[in-house]
Amino acid sequence: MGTFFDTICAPATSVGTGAVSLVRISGPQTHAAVDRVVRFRSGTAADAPGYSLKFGEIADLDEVLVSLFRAPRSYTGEDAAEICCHASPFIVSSLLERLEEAGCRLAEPGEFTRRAFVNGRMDLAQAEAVADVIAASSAEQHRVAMNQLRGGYSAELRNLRRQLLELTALMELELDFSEEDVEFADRARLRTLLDTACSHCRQLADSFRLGNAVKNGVPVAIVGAPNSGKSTLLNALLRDDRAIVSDIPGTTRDTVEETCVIGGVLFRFIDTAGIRASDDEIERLGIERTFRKISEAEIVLGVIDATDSPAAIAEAVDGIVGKLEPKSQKMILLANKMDQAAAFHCRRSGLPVMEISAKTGQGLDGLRSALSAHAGLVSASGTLVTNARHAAALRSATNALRAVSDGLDRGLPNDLLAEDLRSALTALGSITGEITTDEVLGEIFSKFCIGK
Ligand SMILES: Nc1nc2c(ncn2[C@@H]2O[C@H](COP(=O)(O)OP(=O)(O)OP(=O)(O)O)[C@@H](O)[C@H]2O)c(=O)[nH]1
Ligand SMILES: [Mg+2]
Repeated sequence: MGTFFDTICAPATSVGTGAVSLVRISGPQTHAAVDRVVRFRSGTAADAPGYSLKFGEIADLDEVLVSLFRAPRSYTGEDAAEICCHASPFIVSSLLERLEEAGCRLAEPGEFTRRAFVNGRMDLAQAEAVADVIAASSAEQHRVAMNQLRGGYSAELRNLRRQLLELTALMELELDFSEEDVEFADRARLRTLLDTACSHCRQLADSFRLGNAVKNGVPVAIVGAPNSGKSTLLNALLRDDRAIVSDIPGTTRDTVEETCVIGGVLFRFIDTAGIRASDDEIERLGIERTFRKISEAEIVLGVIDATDSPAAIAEAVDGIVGKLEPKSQKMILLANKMDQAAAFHCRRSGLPVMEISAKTGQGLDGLRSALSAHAGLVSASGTLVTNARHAAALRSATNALRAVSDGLDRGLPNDLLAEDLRSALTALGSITGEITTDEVLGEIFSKFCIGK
């Protein structure tokens, strides 16, 4: 059955931490290699049925528990084993050496998961989700990655592909009879199928904006005038001394980014250089960067020094608001340093203002709730595309389908339309790996860790 002739091994747990370590082995020689390295109390790995757990000894090294799997019922679909030993880097490296002497070779990054894909245990989107599940650090990231790993997302794509295949079949049916000048396919039906598929495809492609926010953190830019307390706020939100704080205006010059989970959602906070006219070359570059970060942010926190004069406050607010994309970005104005200001007045109406003190922590719980409430809307939606490769494929499928739709409007011959349809099918197939190349696979799996 197996596609691969060699047997691979690698540590599946990070070396040097924890009480136990796991070494993974997969391939046709697995059981023979295990029997050469481990002496079991009774029986051998070769004789053991799949899903058995055996206790044994590695001479002069360790006592281990070995889980044994038989093809095709294993992660990779091959004969496989997991040796559970004590988590000493010395034990793990000695064990790997002995496995190599017994005929195994060290696995490349992602090679176990790559084998699982090639052996049909999971499709490409699911294989990619393995890395996402492991990396998930918030409930929302975990939910999206698990849905992809369990195949929910793949099923949706397969469904979409089936609709397109049906479309192609309808068109080709017409092609076969085109000599006789008969229109078999019902154009209205073609149109309905096409519109449904196209809008579904676009919806998935569009979900990447949010999906990316979930995976890499909802980007929140902290902006405002120099000395307004942006870095102090960043540190308070992170509960960590991440950025340098000082009473010298222009302290932060480069952007400082850090992630943090609030209410189960991952946020990526971006502290920026204070906005002001400056002659300093480096500071000007920092301010340019600030403007770029504002445009990438989902949420913008505009920090205002409430102890400033009303004129300075109005100027600061205008400086921030002018840079916003009001339709897609949420802006929260923060009147900071309220521990020292008597009251806060801002002449600009219509913008939500929260009174806080980054220094004492006053009002920060309210800010946290406002942030997670906004992000909560983000997470309510169904399938989210979190992978840039998938988003690109979905966009190209959407464009191809639009071309089919245009062609249909202009009465183009079916063979031309069918070509665009095929390219949409190819794009969708590349996500789940029905259509793929070694190069793409190499690119994807090389980003995995060894042992995955
Ligand atoms: N009283 C009071 N002081 C604050 C508060 N927040 C910040 N500060 C002080 O304001 C000064 C500037 O704070 P930073 O956090 O460095 O300000 P910034 O906006 O990052 O400044 P730049 O990086 O120069 O743009 C420091 O002396 C802080 O201790 C606050 O809520 N209350
Ligand atoms: Mg700063």
